[in-house]
Amino acid sequence: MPLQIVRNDITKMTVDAIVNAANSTLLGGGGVDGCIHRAAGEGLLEECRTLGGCETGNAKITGAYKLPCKYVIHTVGPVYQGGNNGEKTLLESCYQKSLELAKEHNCESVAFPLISSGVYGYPKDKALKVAIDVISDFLLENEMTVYIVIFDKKAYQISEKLFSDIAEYIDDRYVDAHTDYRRERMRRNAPVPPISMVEFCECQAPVCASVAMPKALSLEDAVNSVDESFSQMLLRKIDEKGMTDAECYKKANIDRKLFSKIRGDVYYKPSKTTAIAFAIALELSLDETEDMLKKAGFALSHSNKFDIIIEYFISKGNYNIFEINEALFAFDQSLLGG
Ligand code: AR6
Repeated sequence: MPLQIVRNDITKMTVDAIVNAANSTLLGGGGVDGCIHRAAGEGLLEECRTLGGCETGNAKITGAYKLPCKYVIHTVGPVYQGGNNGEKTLLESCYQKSLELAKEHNCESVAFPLISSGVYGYPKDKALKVAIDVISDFLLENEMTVYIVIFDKKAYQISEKLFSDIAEYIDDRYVDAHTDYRRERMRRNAPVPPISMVEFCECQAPVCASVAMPKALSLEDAVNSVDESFSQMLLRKIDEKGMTDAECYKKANIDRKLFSKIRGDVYYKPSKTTAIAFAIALELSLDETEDMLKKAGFALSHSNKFDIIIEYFISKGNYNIFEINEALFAFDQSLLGG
């Protein structure tokens, strides 16, 4: 998955480069800067002393010493002063310059903390949006795996309005689905499992992919009359939408290698998150998304928060996979892509 949001301590990330939210002296400090220097050891500070500091919005690279990565990219975020002092442009520049440095050093994977969102006071939801926008633009032109590392889930925020809209949308549908199910079982006098079991048995179970066959068909005929496969439908839709393969897999947050695999295997069986990622990239309607999912043996249901969040975004016509992933992360759900 080219862009991932993960919860971790950035010093534990086994990637080619991690990014440090430093100050302009580059001589260490608190927050993530302190964690990185402590984990890397004295050698890092010694190398930083030779760099002559760094301007806000710029980035410099060093070795990683005792850290499990190869490089540390030090960037200096802006101090937030209300938002009208060029903070956004400077923060964008931090991500841009860091990504360029990583590319120059042939890094295939990079992990970022949410720069400026701690001591420097940049509101976390806005800081996250800047990070996602710059990184996703970069990934449209470059092959790299980029992680946004969230240290403390409590500190993670998407915009309050989006969060409450989605929460309300889930509430309306999720509760209904469960209420109907329980009511129906009670009507039939069947035992009603506790809510957690209802979730378990109804949520992720793939829908049976079998096709209703006319009785007269022999097994051989039946097998030969299978419908268009997931991979065939995907490639057809890409053509119909006038997209290139690369446009599609990048918009789907899908790794190029995985896409090649799907392209080369008519019967490829994707995961649900991969199948939905393609539906999002192709900007399919809800019905078309259901069709595409069926090809992979899945369905969307109201017994599952993940599915309802997907439905929310499709019904709003918002096909920005990175925004969807932001929301999924906020609700502790799996992210789209592959
Ligand atoms: N891993 C990942 N993220 C972390 C970690 C960690 N180990 N520790 C903190 N964060 P901050 P800034 C998150 O304050 O706002 C330093 O003193 C944290 O939750 O580290 O750019 C420098 O020397 C927050 O979301 O950086 C500068 O003087 C994010 O990292 C100043 O702070 C950034 O918080 C830079 O301030």
